Amino acid sequence: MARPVLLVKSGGEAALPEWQRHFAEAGAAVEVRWWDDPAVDPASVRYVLVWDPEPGRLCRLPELRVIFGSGAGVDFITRDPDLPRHIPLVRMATPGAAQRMGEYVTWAVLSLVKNARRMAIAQAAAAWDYFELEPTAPATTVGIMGLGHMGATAARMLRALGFRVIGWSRTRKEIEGVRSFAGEAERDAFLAAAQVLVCLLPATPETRGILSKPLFDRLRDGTALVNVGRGSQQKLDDIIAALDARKLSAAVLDVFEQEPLPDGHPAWSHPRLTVTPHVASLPPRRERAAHVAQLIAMHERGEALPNTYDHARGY
Ligand code: NDP
Ligand code: OXD
Repeated sequence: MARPVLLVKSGGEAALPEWQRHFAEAGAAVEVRWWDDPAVDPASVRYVLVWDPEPGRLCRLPELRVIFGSGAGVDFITRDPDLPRHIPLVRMATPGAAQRMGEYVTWAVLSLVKNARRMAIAQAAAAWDYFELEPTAPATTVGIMGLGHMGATAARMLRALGFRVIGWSRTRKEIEGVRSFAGEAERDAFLAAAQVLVCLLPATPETRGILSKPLFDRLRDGTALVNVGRGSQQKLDDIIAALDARKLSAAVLDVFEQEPLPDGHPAWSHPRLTVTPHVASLPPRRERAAHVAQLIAMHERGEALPNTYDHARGY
């Protein structure tokens, strides 16, 4: 009997042989084919692994059972107005993804506290720019917006380094050593306490443009910012204005409304802004294929899948 097809649209067609190899190594009982392969009968497709499928394509796969997002954020999938909402949509929430995000956030927070951008600029100019590195972790409060799969791991790693850590989420959390603030009612108190603000929120209508002047006005002067959520959550002009006004001391941004960030954008050269190219946390294909293979086996056994997108909540 022909094996069900898993269509892949992640990493470009050139990545297909690698995906096929990793799925075979993981023992997945599927035939792995490229998204645009004209020889694939749409009725044979049971699974897809996708990052940004063209709107209107998924609803034309009549036997589709599960949509696997190839990233943790699935906003590039849910923007499809014809998305078949009855089919489970699974986020790539692997332990390795959370570990990588925790490491990135830890690096970003330390680089802000230690003023790494200033040191990099001085080195590029061969300048011996001596300054005192005063703040320490125990004297610094890191506020994490979003205490989900990624945010909770980042919070624990920062705690382990001695940072004071607080978090803001829709519902209250119990994470050892981390003070939890919940909902709109506690947002301003959370913002006023943070000295480094980290955004790990999902892209939803509520979080769109959240990192902008009205929110910055609630922060202490000189708060530092890390955004690893989504570019749609930030107004880049407001961030640059807040940096120039010293409302924000410095920022590390991994995500942008327009990716790649356009040539010549002032964010590239701002002396207190570090730009990284959406690299905070993407597990290697081998790890993602093994995870999806495991979930396919679970699905075939009739088991419920973890980390499914909730259409009512919007994440
Ligand atoms: P989760 O769904 O596990 O966690 C989301 C968190 O945000 C939850 O704590 C949730 O609260 C909170 N939240 C959602 N909406 C609101 C709101 N309106 N107000 C307050 N809190 C809110 O997601 P992940 O941790 O897996 O990922 C988070 C995001 O990180 C992804 O959606 C993606 O955009 C981004 N990401 C970026 C990557 C990168 O490389 N830059 C890589 C991976 C992810 P509650 O717990 O109460 O529901
Ligand atoms: C993301 C990812 O969601 O890379 O940004 O996983």
